[in-house]
Amino acid sequence: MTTTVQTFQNFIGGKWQAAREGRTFANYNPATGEVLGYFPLSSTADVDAAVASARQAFESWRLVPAPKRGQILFRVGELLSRHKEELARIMTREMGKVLKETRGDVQEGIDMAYYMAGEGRRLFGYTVPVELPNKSGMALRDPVGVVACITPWNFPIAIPTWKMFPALVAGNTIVLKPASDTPQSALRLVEILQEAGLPEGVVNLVCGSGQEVGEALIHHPAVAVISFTGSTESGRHVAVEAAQSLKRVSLEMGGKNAVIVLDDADLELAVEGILWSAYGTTGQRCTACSRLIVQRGVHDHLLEKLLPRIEQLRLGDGLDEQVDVGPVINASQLEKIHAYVEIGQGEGATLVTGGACAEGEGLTSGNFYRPTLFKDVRPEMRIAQEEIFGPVLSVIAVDTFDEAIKVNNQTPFGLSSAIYTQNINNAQRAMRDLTTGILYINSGTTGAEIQLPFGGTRGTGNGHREAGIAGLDVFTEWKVVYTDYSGKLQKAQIDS
Ligand code: UN1
Repeated sequence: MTTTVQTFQNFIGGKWQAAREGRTFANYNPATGEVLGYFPLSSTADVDAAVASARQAFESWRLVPAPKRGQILFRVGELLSRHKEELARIMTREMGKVLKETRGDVQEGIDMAYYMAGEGRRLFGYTVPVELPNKSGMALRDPVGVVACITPWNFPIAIPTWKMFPALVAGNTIVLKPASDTPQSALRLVEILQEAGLPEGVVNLVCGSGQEVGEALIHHPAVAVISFTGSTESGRHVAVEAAQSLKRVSLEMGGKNAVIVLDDADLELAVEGILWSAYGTTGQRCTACSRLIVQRGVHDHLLEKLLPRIEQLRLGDGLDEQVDVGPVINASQLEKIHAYVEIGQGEGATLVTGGACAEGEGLTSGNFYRPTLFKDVRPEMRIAQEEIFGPVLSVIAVDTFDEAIKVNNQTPFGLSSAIYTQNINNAQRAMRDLTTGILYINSGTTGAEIQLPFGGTRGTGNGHREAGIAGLDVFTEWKVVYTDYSGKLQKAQIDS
């Protein structure tokens, strides 16, 4: 029996359509190597059409009352809940992470839909007293226009929703370019948006490469905002290019997140948090823990507890509910991870476990890498400074809490940090002194919730935040309105 592989299309102006040049690319299951589908390999002409349709739809969408826009997002939340299992399975097949995690990914989208549905009845601006009589002043949120969302493969549903839902509730329209490794999840998400009643042209989807589709979006004069999540290298390129036309750019990039374990920590608890945040999602989260900063008093004891747990992690196809760790997304990531392992060995770190592709039943046709642990890592080593984005954890021993803080803060990134301590004074100091966008006390580095700002310091981003109310700032322009009802000319700063 031969099964035909489906060919998927772009979504532009409310219509599904092939790429204008007719080209396609294949997408593969990272656990099996099987072809999952063919997707449009789009060009500038497709981007032009999508932006034109978004630009046209903007004129009416911005006038739809925000509570109505919110209502559509509420329906999106309901539909995502109804299709949660189906979406999770599509996602596991194309991205690799285990089902309980892809269900969580969809759940983040559901949470964001309901949260932003509520924003439809808030979208708070503010009023303040003004200095002259019979005059008022207020600040309102206006939509910005066409928003290009360029999204990564590690959270194929959640991250597009973090960008699209606040943008939509605020009255913007969208062109979404999903990662080429996970287009089908995005496609299903867009189908659901359409089913929920989003008008034509409000959301458009264009599949294809960063070089063509991404580049065309960055340079398109009618794109007002670019919201990008991905590698630091690509993010920097987006910022540099978009600066030419003074586009607003929100960047969400790398992490080199650390769990700090102090001598007074609950070690059992720490082991659970470290395992989950270092090897969950096969280490492919920007919030993943890739450094373990341990005070010397508990260093050996912690590693004794951690090591067998790492070695017990079951690798395999994420569709199998018994599996803990799925494959790495693609062959080039696999090579990159292994190259870093060799770099670590070359730098003099001690490889404790892993450090090689995984072999065994069910693992030969996929991109599987063994959960890896290095010890004797010094803070300045490349494996302790650069984002690897895989299941590789580097242990750095420190003498004091002060040293732990210093080591935590001395990387090019500042997304997420965690500290295990039973001492409230240490926890308070960590809150004050760790330069990070997100801090967890007695929990691992992953697990941000959508109602609070998400993003980081230093090279992790460019000062913007996603999610929560802060997420609205990227997609709204402050407009200030003064009304003078005195019936005469009143001069501010002069007549006051
Ligand atoms: C990401 O890795 O890009 O906090 C997002 C977390 C998830 C989101 C991760 N809620 O780990």
